[in-house]
Amino acid sequence: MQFDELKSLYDLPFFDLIQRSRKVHEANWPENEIQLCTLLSIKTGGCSEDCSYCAQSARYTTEVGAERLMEKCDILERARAARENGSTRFCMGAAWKGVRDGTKRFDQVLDIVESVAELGMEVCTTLGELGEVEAEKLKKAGVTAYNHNIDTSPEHYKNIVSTHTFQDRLNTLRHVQDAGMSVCSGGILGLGESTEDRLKMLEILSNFNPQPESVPINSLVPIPGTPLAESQGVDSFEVVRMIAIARITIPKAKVRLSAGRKQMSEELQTLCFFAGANSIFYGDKLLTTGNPQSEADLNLLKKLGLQPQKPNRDLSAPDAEDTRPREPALA
Ligand code: SAM
Ligand code: DTB
Ligand code: SF4
Repeated sequence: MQFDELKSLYDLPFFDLIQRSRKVHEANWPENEIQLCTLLSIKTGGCSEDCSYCAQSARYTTEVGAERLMEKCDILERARAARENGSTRFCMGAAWKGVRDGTKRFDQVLDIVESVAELGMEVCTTLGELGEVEAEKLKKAGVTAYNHNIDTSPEHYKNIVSTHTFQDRLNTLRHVQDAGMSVCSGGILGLGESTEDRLKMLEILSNFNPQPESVPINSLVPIPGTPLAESQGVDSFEVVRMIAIARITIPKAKVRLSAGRKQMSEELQTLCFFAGANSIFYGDKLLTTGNPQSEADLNLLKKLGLQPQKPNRDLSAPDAEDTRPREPALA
């Protein structure tokens, strides 16, 4: 979809927009289900990058210190617990610029992935930049989806990060697609971006071929010590509008209501689910910040008559559409 079409959606009266997104949602996701994903930070803090929202950058003095890569047995214990709690996706995050083939660190990650994959959940990793070889090896080890957010528009990206470029993000996503992993890519609301920046981000994601399998929509969790510590929260209705536009433009994606849920009321989360969000991070911690208690989430789903999504036995990535170019488009 093109920018003008996204802008026309954005300009609709609120009820018209969510009515449209609800229809798309019902046509593609009729089951009243929410996917539960568990997140685990397997390597926390000490990151070389300067993403101005992040608690884990070594450039800022935050409460998060640099830790070592977790032991495989501890990761497996957490993965088994996640499966027992009903999670169907296990996502492992690392505060790295990226991973490189031939390094001890990458071999350790491959070994961890192989063992986690045996548990039968969708295995997602988010380890920073990947080249072709790294992507292929991760796929072979059992990664089903790779999370790498474009985070905002190409124009605004430069104001948020200086140690890598928006094009670097797209290159990694290209390698993920070429290796046959599903792309999980979305962004953050609340980085001081304009509405145009938000719509451009969704325009780029919607023009990926294939479209992303999942699209996390994070609301900034302001981290003391980072340049964005004092950022103003995003207006609730803007969050709902972005979810609705993501649902309309990327109909088959899991739209994941990600960071920032702890600060949202149950009513706002409900509106987000109605507008098209169908996945959440589940468990009381994201990577370094808090998330609602599992019990509270299960209670909310129960009140709404929503079921945790059943495991996806077909773990293959979506196919590309022949008619559209494969290159993720830069605006
Ligand atoms: N280092 C890897 C990378 O940059 O892709 C993986 C981890 S990184 C923490 C994953 C994503 O978490 C970021 O792209 C961003 O969208 C989100 N994120 C990080 N800190 C956040 C914050 N304070 N508030 C909201 N989202 C955040
Ligand atoms: C994503 O889009 N959000 C998750 C996951 N992908 C890796 C991370 C959210 C992190 C929130 C801040 C923190 O906990 O440090
Ligand atoms: Fe590092 Fe990722 Fe945080 Fe950026 S977002 S500082 S790359 S962990």
